[in-house]
Parts: sequence; structure tokens; C-alpha cells
Amino acid sequence: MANLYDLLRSRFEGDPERPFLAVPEAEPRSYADLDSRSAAFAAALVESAVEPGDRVVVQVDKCPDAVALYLACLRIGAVIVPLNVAYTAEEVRYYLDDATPRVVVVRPEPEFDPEPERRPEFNPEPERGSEPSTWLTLDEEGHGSLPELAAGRSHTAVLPRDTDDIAAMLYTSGTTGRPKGAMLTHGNLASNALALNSLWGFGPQDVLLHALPVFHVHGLFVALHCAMLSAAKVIFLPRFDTRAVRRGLREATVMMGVPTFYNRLLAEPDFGRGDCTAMRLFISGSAPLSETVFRAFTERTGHTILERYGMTEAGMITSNPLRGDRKAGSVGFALPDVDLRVVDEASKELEPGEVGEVEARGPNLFAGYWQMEEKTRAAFHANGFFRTGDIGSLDSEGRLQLAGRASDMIISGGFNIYPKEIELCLDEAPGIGESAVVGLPDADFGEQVAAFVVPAPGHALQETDIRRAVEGRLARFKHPKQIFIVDTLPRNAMGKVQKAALRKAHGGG
Ligand code: MLC
Ligand code: AMP
Repeated sequence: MANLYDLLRSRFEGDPERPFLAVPEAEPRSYADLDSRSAAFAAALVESAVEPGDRVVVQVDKCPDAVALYLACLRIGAVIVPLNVAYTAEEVRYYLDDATPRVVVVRPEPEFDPEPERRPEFNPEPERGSEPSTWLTLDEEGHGSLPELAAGRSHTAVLPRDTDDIAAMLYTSGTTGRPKGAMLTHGNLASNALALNSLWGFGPQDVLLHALPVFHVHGLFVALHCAMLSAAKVIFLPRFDTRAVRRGLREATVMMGVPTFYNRLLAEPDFGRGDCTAMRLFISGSAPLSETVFRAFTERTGHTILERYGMTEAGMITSNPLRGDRKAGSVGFALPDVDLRVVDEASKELEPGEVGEVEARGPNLFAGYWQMEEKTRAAFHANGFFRTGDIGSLDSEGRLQLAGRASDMIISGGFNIYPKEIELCLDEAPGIGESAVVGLPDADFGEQVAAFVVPAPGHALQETDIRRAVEGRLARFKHPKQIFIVDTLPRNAMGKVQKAALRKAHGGG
């Protein structure tokens, strides 16, 4: 049973009429509904010539059909490549060129035209000799409608897969700003899902409050797989909206969120115990949870947030315990089957308390970066340990404390933002000499993007010039929230920009 879909289905097929996805103001969709919808979508994908191993790029709004599409890809052995809905056409083009998908499923644009030549924005030049992709939407009807193509069809078979076969590819950037496709196998996803479902004590009586996006590991895999393995109900909110979340909490027993969710709940003066009478577990991850929020949440609700740590390439790596002490500032113990170590620059394992790079090994570790063998080799040691790029220390009991990151990546509201990508965009703009982008503290998002920009000789710059430089090119969540027009950037003796100095001078660590 190596196809992840077989594993998921084995947990609900005994009682398929159980409610699965409950969207506000609609009848909950049962497990049977999602099973048959995914079989119909699978048939439509096969009809569109999708073969095992082919990539299916998906950039759609969060809805039950988005989940059905994911399950359809699993069924037929296709590789789903989910993309952030905030990405601009220019950003999407990179992913299409890199992933060379057989099918692209997009949210319908008003001017959407599935004929490639007539589609000005989404017109990927097929590269590396690939055939042009088929473009579909999740619209109920109309040109390119996947539901229409799926009507009356059903591909009920589930393709046998090896644990090493790729199920999904999620892009993650690097210091160069060039995103890499992390290939996750059926085995990676299944092992992590089984470990978390058991570790966090999921059962059929649970109701998961789901307000996360479904284009990242957190919302698509961690949350959905945990619920599906127990055939549990999911309150499926289109996005995080504080009022809707508070309403959902009345019925929910578990919530998974990024720290911003908790910041926002605490910002409501009347939020407290009365909001979470059915709750048994609040889980946080994807970004550091401050000790202040951790303690304030316990004070206000009586619940101790369970913090866990993970990343795209590894799914979840550590977790605080369900039973036992959940420590503020610690992301907990390695998951069962996961080896964890902290090493120095010479890759020597460090003693408890010593700070170094965090490395992990286990069945959760990805199969490599898509068509980037050198980068894959550089990310792993010969003994299988993966360099996470995170800095931290283990205590004598084996709990991990994170202390930062090796790169200057910014995490804003749980989205990773790579300064290099923004700097490259700014530096191309007329009138800009050079730029440095750093993360500064933000009460809501944890960190926010700040840009320090030096005008080119003989030019004067306004803030609007900087805004114009990124408009339409970078997703809005990457746009600088603070802009500083400066004469020079601080540099060290080697000529490298001292980003730490910039952060420090503006209230950052
Ligand atoms: C939205 N905006 C952001 C932002 N999200 N800006 C910075 N950082 C963010 N995260 C901007 C938009 O561009 C827009 O700007 C404005 O805020 C309002 O947009 P919105 O869509 O209404 O925002 P909101 O609903 O408030 O979203 C905030 C959020 C959301 C925190 C709820 O970003 C979110 O759901 N984040 C979760 C991310 C996540 O799932 N990460 C997991 C990664 S997996 P403008 O200019 O247009 O007004 C991973 C592994 C692991 O890390 O361990 O889990
Ligand atoms: P991503 O590449 O989007 O998967 O993001 C993974 C990164 O998020 C990790 O490498 C960490 O830097 C960060 N991260 C995830 N969980 C936590 C956490 N609980 N505390 C601090 N950072 C976290």
C-alpha cells in the first residue's frame, strides 16, 4: 500500500459517509463525496494525457475541489505542484518553465482564455522540448472547466506506487533567489502523516479547524493528512478571518496555525476560555512563536500551545509532547524515526547546549531538488543527514531550541521571503543604485520586509519609485512594508553588506 491515497482511503472507507470538509454556509462534504470527486478529476486528468510522474501545477483558491484535485493527482501517480495564489504572472512563469507541467489548473481570470497563443499573461514558452501544457480551471463550467471535463467520468483505480515515487513538488527558495522544487515522495508524506496523527492523538471524534492556505506543507499535508487518517471532520475556512475562526472554535477540537493566528486571536480583548470549550489542542509552527504569546495564550485560554518545527524538504521534524511539558521557546523532540543533530561548521556533532546548524535524517526527508543534482548533493551529507539551514541547540533531554537561520531568509506570517529575490528586482529598476532587504520585527507577522535603497548616481528617489519597481512583479506579501532611502549601505572590510547592522539600527535582533 505505497500509494498515499490507498493509506488515506483505508481510514475512511469503513464509514465513507462521515463528514469531511465543512465550508461555512454549505452542507459538509463527506469522505465519499471527496472520494468520488477525486475519481472524476482523476479521469479528466488522464483524459488530458497526464501520465504517472507528470507534473500538475495548481494555483487555485482554497475550496473542497482543490483538495479533490490533490487526491486525484495521488490516485493516478501525478506530481502535484501547488503554487501560492499571491504569485504574479511573472513569478508563475518561472515555475512553469522549471516544472514543465502536463496540466496547469488556475483560478479563472476574467480574461482567461485557455488557448495559449491568446493568453497574454500565462503564455509559457515550452522549454526543453516539452509539449505545451493543457490549461484548466476549477470553474463549474466554461472553457477549460475541469469539473465539466470530469462530469460523468470516474477513474476509481489507485495506481500502485513505490514509497520512493514522487507525489508532490513544492518550491522553496534559496540564497540565490532561484526557487528549487523539493520532491516529496509517497513514503515521505505517509511516514510523517502517520507519526503526527498518532503523536498528536487524533481520533474520529476530532474536528480540525483549518484556516491555513493549501499550497504549503502545513495546510496541505500536515493538517489534512492528520485529519484524514482519523476520518475526522475539518472546518475548512477559505482563509484566516478572526471572526470566522472564533465561530469555528466553538465546535473545533484541534487548530493548527502559524503564530500570526495566535497574535490575532490575542488581539481580541474578549477572546478567552469561553471561545474554546470543545478544544483539546492548539498547534503552532512555520515561524517562531514568541514566549510572550505562548504565555499570554495560556493565561487567556488555559491551553498551552504545542509548538512544532518543520520545513518543506522534511515535513515535520520535531514536536513538543502531547502529554508532558510543552516548553516556551523550544520546538520539542525529534519525531519518532527522525534523527536530529546539531553540528559545527566542520560538521562535528556538538554537545547539548552548544549552538550550531540543525540537521535531520529520516523517512520524512525529501528525495532531492527537481533537476538540481548539485544543490541536492550539497544539501545532504553522505550519511543521509540533511542540512536544514536552521541554527539551534539541543538540551540534555533532546529538546531543540531554534536560535535563527543560517541564511537571511525572512519569515512573515509563515511565508518565507528571500531578500535576494527582492533585491534583484529593485536593482533592475531605473534610478536605483543598490539595495539591501532585511526582516524587521512586526507585531502581527513576526517579521516584515524592509528595503534600504541607495539611489543611482545623479538620481533622486521617492518611495513611490520603490513601490513601482516591485508592483506586478513580486507577490504583494513580498513588497517592502518599510522603505529607507539611504546614501550608502554599511559594509564590512570584505565589502559585504552588514545586514545585522541594518536590523539592529531599526529595532531588530
Ligand atoms: C498577506 N499579506 C502578507 C502576508 N499575508 N504580508 C506579509 N506576510 C504575509 N504572510 C499581505 C497581502 O499581500 C495584502 O497586502 C495584505 O497583507 C492583506 O492580505 P490578506 O490575504 O487579507 O492577508 P491575511 O488574510 O491577513 O493573511 C495573513 C496570514 C496568511 C498570516 C493569515 O499570510 C497566512 O495564512 N499565512 C500562513 C502561511 C503558511 O501556511 N505557512 C506555512 C508554510 S509551510 P496588500 O498590500 O495587498 O494590502 C512551512 C513548514 C512548516 O513553513 O513548518 O510548517
Ligand atoms: P518552509 O521552507 O516554508 O518550509 O519553511 C521552513 C522554515 O520555517 C524552517 O526552516 C524554519 O526556519 C521555519 N520554522 C518552521 N517551524 C518553525 C518553528 N516552530 N519555529 C521557528 N521557525 C520555524
